[in-house]
Amino acid sequence: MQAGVVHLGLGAFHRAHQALVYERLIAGGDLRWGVVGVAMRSTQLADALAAQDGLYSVQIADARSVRWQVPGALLRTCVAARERQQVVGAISAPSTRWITLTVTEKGYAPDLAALIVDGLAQRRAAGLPGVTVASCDNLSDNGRKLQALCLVEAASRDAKLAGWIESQCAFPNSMVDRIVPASTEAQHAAARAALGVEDQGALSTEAFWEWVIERRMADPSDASLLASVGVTVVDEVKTFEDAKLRMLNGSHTALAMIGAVQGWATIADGMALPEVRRFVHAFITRVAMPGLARPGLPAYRDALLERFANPHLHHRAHQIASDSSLKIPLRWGPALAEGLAAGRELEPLALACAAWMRYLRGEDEAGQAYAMSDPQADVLKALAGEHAGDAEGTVRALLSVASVWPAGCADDPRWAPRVLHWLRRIETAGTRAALGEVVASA
Ligand code: CS2
Repeated sequence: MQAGVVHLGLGAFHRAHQALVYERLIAGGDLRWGVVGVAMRSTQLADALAAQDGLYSVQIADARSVRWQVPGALLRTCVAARERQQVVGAISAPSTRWITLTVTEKGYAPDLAALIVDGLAQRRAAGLPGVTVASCDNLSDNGRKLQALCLVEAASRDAKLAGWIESQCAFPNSMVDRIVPASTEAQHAAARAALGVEDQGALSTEAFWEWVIERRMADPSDASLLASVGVTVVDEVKTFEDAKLRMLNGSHTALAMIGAVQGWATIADGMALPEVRRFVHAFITRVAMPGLARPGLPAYRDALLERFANPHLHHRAHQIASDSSLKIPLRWGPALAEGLAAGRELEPLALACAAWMRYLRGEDEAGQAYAMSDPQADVLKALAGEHAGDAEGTVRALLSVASVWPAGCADDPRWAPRVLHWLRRIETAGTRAALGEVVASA
């Protein structure tokens, strides 16, 4: 097998999603899709997987079936922060044809571009062909954003290099979807029980998966290859991207806030409560769906409700709540801006926003303290703390955080008072009661 793909961001998602797509291509006899898996910083997983020869188990389960798969696409691993030269070497290796990325929202920084451009510069110097560089993070226009970042970096070194990258490498937009909770000790135990092996990389996921990618590839013949194993290749990803970000990720972030405040262990636990299920239905239908163009939206929504309720997925609310200050502008921002402009009611979103404010206090409704993992956690927690006991002050201060909310939102008479209403209801009646009220409010 050849190392044809360098994947940056060796988290659970890649290993239970794209690695299985490459696995299908390999199983079909095309040996060019072996993966070099690059962890950006953490060494533990990369080393554990290396010790297992890149093998790990994936439990694929939903209400209809439970099965296990042990993919073999991962050829080797390395860590960018520890072995940068190995990553650059992998990007510039003659066998490499694709670079894929799942580095999370906060990964799109100049040091990422420097790493990729170092590798591409070596390819150019060696007279090798360009590659496809596919961002697979939950950002709108992800391919074009990554391309812009790389071109700025390249242009700061050499205009000819920037020109080569622009003409020889392709940066398709792409939407990926599969719910893959972070690996836990419980999943390791499940693998031990089902397979009789110690697996430090054991994962669990759902049967559903989707990868929609723009037809923009360095080697155009890859489009039909990917399509032959279930990838959707399209001219324009935006309608798919918007639907996924607003419907799935938008309601996921709302659930994460509400779940953290209510102290659920997992999203599926929350979905077992009737008012939560009704809330997700209302959030998706009333806030996320208006203005979206993906065909079959009601069916996509109904499938999402089932996916969130999948009891096999131990998806912690706190995992999804991480980095919310970066996720909210992408997941809620467009629906908020468009909804206000169109004069639409946005009550489920106003409640979700109030739940975010309540979440920032760092303590659930039973008085249990929790840690928040967010680059802005300290600032946001301090703001929430400063105005504790003053709902109006809290709403004003937190809606004024310019990196999270659109300008003018703190003074908007159609928005700020609604958030204040729901924050007061959460404080006086509790989140469960507030959910019941918002679903009845349409
Ligand atoms: C989740 C996503 O953690 C999160 O923020 O919303 O990882 C989600 O599970 C995936 O995008 C599903 O495709």
